[in-house]
Amino acid sequence: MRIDVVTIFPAYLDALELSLVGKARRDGVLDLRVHDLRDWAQDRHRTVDDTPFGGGAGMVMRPDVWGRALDDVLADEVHGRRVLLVPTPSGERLTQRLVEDLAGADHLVVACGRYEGIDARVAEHYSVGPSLEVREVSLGDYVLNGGEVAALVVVEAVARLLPGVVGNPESLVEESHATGPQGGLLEYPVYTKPAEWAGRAVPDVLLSGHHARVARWRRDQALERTVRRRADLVRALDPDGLDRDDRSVLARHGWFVPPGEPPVPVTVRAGRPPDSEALARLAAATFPLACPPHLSQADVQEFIATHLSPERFAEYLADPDRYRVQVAETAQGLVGYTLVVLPRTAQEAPYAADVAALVHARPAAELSKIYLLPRFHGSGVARALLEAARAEVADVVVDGRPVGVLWLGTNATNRRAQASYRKAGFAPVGRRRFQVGGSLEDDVVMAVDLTGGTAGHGR
Ligand code: JE8
Repeated sequence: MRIDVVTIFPAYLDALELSLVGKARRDGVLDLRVHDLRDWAQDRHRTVDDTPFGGGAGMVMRPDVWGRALDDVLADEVHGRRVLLVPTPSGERLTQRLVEDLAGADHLVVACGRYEGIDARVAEHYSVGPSLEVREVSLGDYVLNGGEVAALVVVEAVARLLPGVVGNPESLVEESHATGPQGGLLEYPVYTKPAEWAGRAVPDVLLSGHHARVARWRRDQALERTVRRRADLVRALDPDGLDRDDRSVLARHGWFVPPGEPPVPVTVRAGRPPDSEALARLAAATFPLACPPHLSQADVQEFIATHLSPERFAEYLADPDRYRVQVAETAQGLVGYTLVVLPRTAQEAPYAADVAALVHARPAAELSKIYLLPRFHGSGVARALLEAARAEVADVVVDGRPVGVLWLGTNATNRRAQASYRKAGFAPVGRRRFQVGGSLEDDVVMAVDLTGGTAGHGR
């Protein structure tokens, strides 16, 4: 590959004689030439700048000087794809994707501006015609004094992708921004000897020799770092590249993955009185989806009007001795909720006698189900809501005894719901009848022992 850099500070690029880039040049993999722009100036002061038209502070680099310089550099016939790169704070961001693209070119010319930049006609002029691509690029949102640092960055980033420059091609694969196994994630932390330094030990797993566990730990670390430092990268993750463990790491940090979508931040928090309108809307949208098909619209609507109105939610939210509401919220609004009904007495038993027996007179709270917008089914939000509901109930004391059981009723025909409650630790413990409008429905009652283990008879 051929790279030409044009600058008023050629010495700035002396560093490109060092290390891997220097070696690539000596090996002939990279033909890098650095030019002094002033060689194309025409007065005895070798002037390259002038005052800006329209007024204002500073100086602008003259297009005629740049034109002669670039025409000369481009006069060398280089076969293949040619790109003129113009570093500028107003350019497109230089990313690994762009670097990979540039590494596929045959000739790069980097035009390093200084002062207030290069007369805008230069980039326009060279954009015309098919023989040369012009890319105005920026390293990032901070102010430098000129384009030389960007030229260093481009040369180093591109050169290491050229065949034979980086000794071990595997080190190319594992990188943060590459489309490799850690694609789209920041790098995991690395350690070497000594195994203990300054009172700090290297994480045990890295000394275990257990390959799979090391790989998992590194993946967890990469995810955790990315979540903490780069929400933009998390939002861009491909859901197909995220396994169960990835999803649980993300969930611990408040990111959930709706099927087929990239991760979305979801906050699970206690419901507050101002949520009652939004909760009623959410309930009206989600309750019908949990109803069996034989239920009439009228019965469903009657239930919603009676139990899931804004007024009812306002009552629930105003009475924390009796009700606990948890909501799942995105930037777009509420996407799920749970309602827990606390017992008034330790003896207040759920519907059926066999359930009462199971409860052993421990206070039992009713999880009046988990409602979720369908988009978030299978995203892990239900699990997070359930965990929040459990935590909410954990320190509630009734008649001097802690709530020991969380139970729920779910329509006997809704196998999908039963399976997911089972997965969450609930076991079937009985049946009940449940009134929806004018229809008396069969519910399966399931329960979980909050003191550990399952409340039921197991499977
Ligand atoms: C530059 C630069 C990149 C980045 C690149 C080229 C040429 C108009 N401004 C010019 C006013 C303040 C000083 C600027 C100096 N300057 C800066 C960059 C860059 N690539 N990420 N930040 N800054 C030039 C002149």
